[in-house]
Amino acid sequence: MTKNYLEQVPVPEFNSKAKNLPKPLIEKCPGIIQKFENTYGAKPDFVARSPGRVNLIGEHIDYCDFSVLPLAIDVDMLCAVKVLDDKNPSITLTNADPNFAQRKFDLPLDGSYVTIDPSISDWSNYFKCGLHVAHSFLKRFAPERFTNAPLAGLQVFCEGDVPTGSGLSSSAAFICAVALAVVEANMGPNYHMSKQDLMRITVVAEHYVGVNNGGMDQAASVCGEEDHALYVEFKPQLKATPFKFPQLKNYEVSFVIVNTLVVSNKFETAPTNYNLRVVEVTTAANVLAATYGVVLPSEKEGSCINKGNLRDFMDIYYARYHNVSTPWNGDIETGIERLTKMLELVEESLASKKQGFSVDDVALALNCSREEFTREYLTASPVRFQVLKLYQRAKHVYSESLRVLKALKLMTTAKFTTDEDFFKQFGALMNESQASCDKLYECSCPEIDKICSIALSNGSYGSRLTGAGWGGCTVHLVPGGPNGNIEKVKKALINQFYKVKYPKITEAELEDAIIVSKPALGSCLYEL
Ligand code: NG1
Repeated sequence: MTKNYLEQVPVPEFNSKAKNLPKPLIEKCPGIIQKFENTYGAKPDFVARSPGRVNLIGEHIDYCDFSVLPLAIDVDMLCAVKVLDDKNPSITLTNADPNFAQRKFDLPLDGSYVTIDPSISDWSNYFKCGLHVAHSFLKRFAPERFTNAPLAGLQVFCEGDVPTGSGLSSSAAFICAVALAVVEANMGPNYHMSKQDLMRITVVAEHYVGVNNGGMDQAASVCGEEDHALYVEFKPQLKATPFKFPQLKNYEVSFVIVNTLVVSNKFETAPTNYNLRVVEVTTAANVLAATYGVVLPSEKEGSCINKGNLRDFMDIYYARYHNVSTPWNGDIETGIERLTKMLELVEESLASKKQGFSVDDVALALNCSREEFTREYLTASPVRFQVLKLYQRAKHVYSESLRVLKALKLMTTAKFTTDEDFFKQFGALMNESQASCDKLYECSCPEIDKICSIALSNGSYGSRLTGAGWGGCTVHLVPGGPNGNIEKVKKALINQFYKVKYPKITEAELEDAIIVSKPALGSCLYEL
């Protein structure tokens, strides 16, 4: 297990005199400061920034506590903030995007939390999620100041270029920037928040708007580092370890991000898509546990359905049947061995119901009543389904987690002979991931499939959806550098996908739809 170096690392802070000001701050801060001034009539005190991310491999496994391989990219969300000294504090929010109207709300004088109504879909709810987790952090960190007293009033101007609903984590970028801003505004410039704290508090933030997400997006957004991908682990503790791609002889390792322009609204589709998958994998873990006579932990911190998950099942199965006293600690070889075993158990115990489990089937397997199952698993957030596809979902989670370990092994042990061998091996894992997302997890869509097939025929070695899927973005492993295939892949996608599917698409829209981004810096602050 590698050391968690983030404990001591503060979120980077810059000012105009800083020598190595990161590119996103140089390019974007002057604009947002000017817009803040135009809106509120004075300069902000600081700008908080957090980026979007692309996930290279490891989809829909973070909420089962399995590790993932994302990287932060250079599209991001910025919040310019002025702290007000008001007796009756309030927060005013302005968004550079006119689709998001200005909002204003009061801060409770007794120091209680601002309420969030998850039944409405409003952009200010995402702000309130960041506000809530920051407030809760402040109450724990400095109870004497924040237990019975209100937070500071703020004027905020938000601007971002992470496409929304595209699987690049616009919501995590926003929430992480907000949480950082609220802590900075209330603690002042002499306090330096650690990356670990910001990551730890933001991973559960979207639960307050009813999305049962895992913590990948926030970890990547907070901890991103230039030229590094991140290996994000959730157990035994949350941590993000940066690593570089291997140096190849003739090519650069490049990832091209291609937007389907199909917007998947996570909030509205949650009952049949994201949240239903969380229910299916949680149910699968418990059916496996009942089948093999083990009991999963309940009351899990950060989980909406307090029922244990597929990683818990793996650990408890090994403790019971292999006399292993400690849970899996992330070691690659042990993980590969145990995940392979889990895939055998999934075949052995769930494959007989490939057509899916009805509520009655699950109740029987769990030895409980229909009502009990409904109450315990199906009421935390609304879901709609005919059957629960436990076999397919569990097989995806364990096989995808295995692919992440194989990808990490390939990168860290450099066991490849030529450049092409690296691209082929890493690409094959990405292609298997896409097949599993499509066939087993059913989170792909025709546009994703089409883009992947065009990219693969024109020089991509691995092509897959990234993020939750059902639309959004895809990611492609393409040899980069002067001898690479990036231009060929882009041209093919423009002619064979965008101009066919969206004949009226403009040059500017095309420009935004295909992103070739280097791994970027994570959350940071710019003090004026
Ligand atoms: P996107 O689609 O980028 O929001 C979502 C989840 C992640 C993860 C991926 C699937 C949220 C905020 N994020 O990402 O935690 O589960 O899907 O791998 O819901």
